[in-house]
Amino acid sequence: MKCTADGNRILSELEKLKTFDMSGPEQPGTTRMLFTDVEMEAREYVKSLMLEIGMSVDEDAIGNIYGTLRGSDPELAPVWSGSHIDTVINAGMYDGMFGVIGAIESCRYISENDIPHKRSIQVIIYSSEEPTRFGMGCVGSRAMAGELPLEDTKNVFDDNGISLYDELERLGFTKKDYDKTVLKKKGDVFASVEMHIEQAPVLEQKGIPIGIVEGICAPSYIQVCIEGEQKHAGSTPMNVRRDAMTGAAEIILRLESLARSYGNTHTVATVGKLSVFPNASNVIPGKVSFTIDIRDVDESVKTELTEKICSYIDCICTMRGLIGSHEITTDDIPCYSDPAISAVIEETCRENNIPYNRMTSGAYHDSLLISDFVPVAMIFVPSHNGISHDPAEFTELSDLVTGTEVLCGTLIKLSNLDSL
Ligand code: HGY
Ligand code: MN
Ligand code: MN
Repeated sequence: MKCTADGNRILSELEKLKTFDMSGPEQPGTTRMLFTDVEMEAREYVKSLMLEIGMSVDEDAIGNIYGTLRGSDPELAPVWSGSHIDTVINAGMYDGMFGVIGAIESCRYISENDIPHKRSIQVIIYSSEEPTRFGMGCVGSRAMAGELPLEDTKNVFDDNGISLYDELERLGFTKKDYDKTVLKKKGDVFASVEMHIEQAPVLEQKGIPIGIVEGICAPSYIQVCIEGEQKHAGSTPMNVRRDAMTGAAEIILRLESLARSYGNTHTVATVGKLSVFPNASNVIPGKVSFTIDIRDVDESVKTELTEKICSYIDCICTMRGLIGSHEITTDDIPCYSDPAISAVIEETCRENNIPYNRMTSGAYHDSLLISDFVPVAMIFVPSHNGISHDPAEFTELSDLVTGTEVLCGTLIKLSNLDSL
C-alpha cells in the first residue's frame, strides 16, 4: 500500500499550531499549557481540520478529543492514532503535534481516495501529555486507563493553586459523564499506533528515516522539599548554618552519580524544576522544593534508583540538621509494543523499501498509559541532533512525509484486520 502525504500541508499546519503560544514574543519557542486560552484555540483548530475531512469530532469529560473517520463496519473496535498538542515551556513545534497532524493527514488521504477500511480510524488528541501545568504527565490517557478518577482531579494543582477539577468545571467538561466518556476497557479499541519525533539522535546518526518503537520508558516523579533555617547571608558563620540549598545541591549531585552508576542509556534522572524560598541573594535559603524525574525501561531498576535517592535524602537531612520530605507522585510502568502491530509497520516499510530501526523510547508517551487497555506500537521519525523540548527541535520535511506515509499504510492495514 503506497500512500502519499502532502509535506507542505503538514508543515503549514504545524506552523499554524505553533502560533497558539502563551509565551510572550521575547520568549523563544512555543508554550501551550492545558486549558489555557491558546490551548483551547489550538483545540478548535485541530478539530476544524478533522471536520473539513468529514470526520466527526467529540470530546470526553477530561478533554480528550476523538476525531472519527467512520469505517464500513463502525460496530467493530476502532483503530487509534494521535498524540498531544500541549507543550513543555519554550518548546519546539513537533513534539506531539506531528503525531496529531500526521494522523489527520493519513485520514485525509484515506478519505479523499476512498480507501476501504472496515474499522473506524480515530485520531485522539490526549489532554496534557506534558506535566508542564499540573505536574502530572499523560493526564488524559491516565484518566482513560482509570488512574485518575474525577475526584482525584480536585487534588491536582497548577503553580497558581488552580485545581484540574476547577478547570474542568470552568470549561463545562464536568457536565459530561466522566466514567462513561473517559474510561476505556480492553476490547474498546482494536490497536493504537502513535507517531512521534524520536527526541534523540539515533535515527539521524544511522541515516534511517523510520523507528519502530519496541519499548517505552516510564517515569517516576518525586516531589522533594528541604527545609533549613533562613538567616542572614553575612552575619551567619558557616559552621552554624542549616542551608536548604546546599542540602538540595548534595542530593541533586548524588542523584546524577547514582543514575550514572547504572551505565546504560535508559536509566536517567533529572531535576529540571526547583524553587527557593525566599530566593534572595543575601538570605540563606530556608526552603528548597524540587521535582526528581527518573526514567527507565526496566521497572526494577527505576524502583531501585527511586528507593536509593529517597533514603539518601533522609540521610543528608539528618547529617545537615535539615527537614526533608519526599513524595512519589508518579510511578508509571514501562511498556512494550505489541509485536503484531510492529510487524504491520515493518511490513509497510519493507513493501515501500523504507529502512527502519527497532528501538526503545527514552521519552514517555500517551501510548505508555493506554497500553493498559489497547495493544500499542509507535513510529518514530528523526530529530535533528536529537534536540527536543527546545525551540531548535527540527525534523526534515522528507522525514515528516515518510513517517506519515508509513503511518497511513499501517492504519489502512490495521483497519481491515479481523484480529492481530
Ligand atoms: O517527558 C517526556 O518524556 C514527555 O515528553 N512528556
Ligand atoms: Mn514532550
Ligand atoms: Mn510528546
